[in-house]
Amino acid sequence: MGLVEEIEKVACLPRSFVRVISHLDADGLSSAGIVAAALKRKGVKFHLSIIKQLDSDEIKRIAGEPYEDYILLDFGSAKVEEIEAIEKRFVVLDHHQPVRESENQVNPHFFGIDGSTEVSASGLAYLFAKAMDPTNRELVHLAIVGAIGDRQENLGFKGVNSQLLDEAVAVGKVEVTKGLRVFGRVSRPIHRALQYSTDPFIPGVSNSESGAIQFLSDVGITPKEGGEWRTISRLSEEELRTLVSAIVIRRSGMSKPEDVLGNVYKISGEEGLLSDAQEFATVLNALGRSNRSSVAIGLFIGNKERALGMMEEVLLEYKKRIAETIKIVKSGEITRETEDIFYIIGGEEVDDNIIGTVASIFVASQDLCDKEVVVGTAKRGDGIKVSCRSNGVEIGEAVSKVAAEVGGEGGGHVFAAGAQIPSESLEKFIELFTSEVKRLKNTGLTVNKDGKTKDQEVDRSNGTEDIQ
Ligand SMILES: [Mn+2]
Repeated sequence: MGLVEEIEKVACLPRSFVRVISHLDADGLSSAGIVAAALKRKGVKFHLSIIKQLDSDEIKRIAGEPYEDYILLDFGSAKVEEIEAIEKRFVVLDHHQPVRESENQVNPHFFGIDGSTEVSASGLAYLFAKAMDPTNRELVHLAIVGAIGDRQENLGFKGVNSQLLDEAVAVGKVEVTKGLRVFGRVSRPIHRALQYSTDPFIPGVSNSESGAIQFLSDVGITPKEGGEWRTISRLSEEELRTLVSAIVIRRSGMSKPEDVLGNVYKISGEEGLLSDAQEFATVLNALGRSNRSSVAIGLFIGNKERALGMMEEVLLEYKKRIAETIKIVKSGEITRETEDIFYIIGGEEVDDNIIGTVASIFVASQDLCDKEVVVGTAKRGDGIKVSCRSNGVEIGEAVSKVAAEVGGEGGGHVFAAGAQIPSESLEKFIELFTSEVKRLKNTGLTVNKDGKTKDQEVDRSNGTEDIQ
């Protein structure tokens, strides 16, 4: 049986009332939106919850719920042992590394498909919805949004994702064009989008606000129109061409100066932020991190007008929270610096949901911090959440290694990685990570300023940068 047949099998199970539980990030929210829309269309009643993680406590809670029929999205595979111990029916659609097979657990890894790059939970949820009713093909764009949210787009899609994209284009839900591959084409003022672009790196512009403003003025692009900041999405075709060639010229001398274009996934029938798949994913992340998942679900199956209004409010509040946190960090009261690393010791003062975003901002802004590596920490549950961002040193493996050494767990990408560690391990983590980064710098394992390693294409980690 192939992946699609397996999904068809679980999609056809008889159900009358379903408990759907999904993950809080963009992929989890898109998955939830797809499945909820499909159940609604079919007239199946359901109760949906979005949670941060499926841990043992959560599973205990589930065991005590008065429901019999569950669909778990974007998690479950790591916990099949505990789930199986409960006498209920669980359908699991997950793309994370599974521990072993289990009834009604669909995971691409069992079919030789790489769940970290070739399909997301949203892709699985879409195939599930389509198997329930072919009319659900109109939800296909959400499979693309979820995959981008999980950073599965890297100059295009692979495997199942690329088939889903073909389908999305064929039914007219997504249009693919070439554009400047920087983050924030719809949401950020042009100079900010350029300032925060570290891949592609633009000498004199990346990490420099004044450099970015000067660059635009040199190129002859007015940053404001009618008193409002313009965005890249608002540039005329000619202006965009001018901007692209100016960036390529500025990058001459780098290994691939022309490597500034990428795919832009435009979603038809949507306006503003939701018209760009990457920005859509970022909005979902922001809603999740603001504990306003209900607004995201409202976008999919509720009163859309109302949800859009609330979305604007939540995003504004989210930006405010980030700005306030930046202020606290700038005061120097919760920071510590080593030769290479800028540490933010957030404790309870900084929200663990935005510490990663704040670390990203500090690593990308020379005026805020001149270190190559920024580590943000904040209290999460009984432990500490750690978010590490780098501008050149390949820290990904070091984060996992050091986290494991202090009794925690880490993972992520080459320049953006995170960990959860026990509270009492913070000082030990700082000590070990500081020396690990020093060692990496001394062995010269750093990258060219265009964000690529010398011999390896790295994850561009621009899936869902953060709104600010
Ligand atoms: Mn996922």
